[in-house]
Amino acid sequence: MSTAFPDDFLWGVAFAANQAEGAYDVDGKGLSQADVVPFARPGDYVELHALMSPNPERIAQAATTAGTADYPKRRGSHFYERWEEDVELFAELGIRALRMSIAWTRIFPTGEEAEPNEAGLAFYERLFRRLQERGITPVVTLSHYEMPLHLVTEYGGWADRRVIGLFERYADTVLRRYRGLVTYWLTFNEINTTIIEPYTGGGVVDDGSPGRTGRAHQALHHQFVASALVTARAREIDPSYRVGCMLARMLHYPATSDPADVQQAQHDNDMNLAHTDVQVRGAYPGIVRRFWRENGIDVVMEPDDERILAENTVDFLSFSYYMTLVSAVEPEKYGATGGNLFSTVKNPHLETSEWGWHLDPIGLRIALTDLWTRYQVPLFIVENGLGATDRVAHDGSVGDDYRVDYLRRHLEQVREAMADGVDLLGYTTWGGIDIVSASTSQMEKRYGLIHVDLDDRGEGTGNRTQKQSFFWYRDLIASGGATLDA
Ligand code: BGP
Repeated sequence: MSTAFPDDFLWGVAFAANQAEGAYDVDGKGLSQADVVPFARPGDYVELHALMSPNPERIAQAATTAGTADYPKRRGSHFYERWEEDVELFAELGIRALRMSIAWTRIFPTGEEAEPNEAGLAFYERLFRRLQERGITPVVTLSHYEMPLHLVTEYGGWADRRVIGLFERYADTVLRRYRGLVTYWLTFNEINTTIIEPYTGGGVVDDGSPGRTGRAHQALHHQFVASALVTARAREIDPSYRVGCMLARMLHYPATSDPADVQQAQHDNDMNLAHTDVQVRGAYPGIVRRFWRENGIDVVMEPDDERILAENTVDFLSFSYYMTLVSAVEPEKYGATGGNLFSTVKNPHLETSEWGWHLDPIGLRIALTDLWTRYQVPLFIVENGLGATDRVAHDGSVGDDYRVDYLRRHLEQVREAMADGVDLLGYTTWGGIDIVSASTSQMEKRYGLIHVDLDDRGEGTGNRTQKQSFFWYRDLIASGGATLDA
């Protein structure tokens, strides 16, 4: 059987600055919105959102609290200090791509400075030069849930149009600085999160006042405009740059063959894909305008906005895929289970992870086929992985055959989609190295192929240990995908 993975397939791993770097106040970095999110107890959807989205009082308290004790994303998994060791481990994996993000607050600590922070620029330049030396292509996310806290508290996050200009200045700075070192740029991580979790995605604080949903849609519009403007700027600065959008693909199945459930699933899928409609096709679909009308949402647009969106669509579509969801007209008739950032109707045909996320490899093939058929632009899987409570054996080894199984079964479906003609640039498994979870801020929800000796409270040596999945993925890459059937 042909491996179906092209020779230039971008095998890789992925993480985000706010979950990996730590060093939250080192070398001039400012406080980001992630630095004030406290440790979350694994709880239900509502509790999780309350913890993921701190209210003004919790933010004020955190902003005046030094240290990392209650704020796991202030320490991450120490990538900022151990990056050279980690890059050597990534090189040993044989990866060709490292999807990572730049922390805006390392470059402009409050977002408003007249000049960028050279220490921050220099850190990422050292990192990119070392990656280049190791034959690893960086895939760089400009905004991955880590905007300056100052813009959250003083502007109301992305709901304020002035943030577009501040983001453009940040993007312009790094796009110019890293010419020749970076090719692939992503503008906003999981841009649909701004609606699902407005604080995490758009810095829109839940202050209890009415109209937060409207502010979230306004924030999302500003991010779409900013993304389009930055896409245009990237092409001016370096024609070799390739800019992608990034969606949390929330693939929904109907609970039954009842046409009402099927239509509900179609609606839920189209509302998710509305985000890529804007960034790949260049315009809002009708169902979004209907949602605004029917929910009294008045998204304020400047006269040029729709032209900007139409004329500056992306080069490729990247997305995260973890699990699938279920749509039902009467969801209360069914059980519920967890999901990435929200819960869903339980699918009786699927097992779930420890965190209740449906395990659905075939869903990834369906998602790839849907996206390719709908958009006909190159795709890039920039997040896929399994969060699990890995155990370290007495001999120090970390056996994670369940993660090998998850990756194998999802990559088998990737191969099937590619055999059908889907143009896929690469696959960067989420985590690569154990990092702080985005939703629960836990270390114990581990995604890495490399174990990090830190617990939920940040206790431990921080030492790295290659897991069973590290060696499996290394051999898979070396074989160009052939060992998938081993
Ligand atoms: C996505 C985020 C990532 C990552 C992933 C896993 O939404 O883009 O940052 O964290 O989810 O989610 P979690 O870490 O909450 O398990």
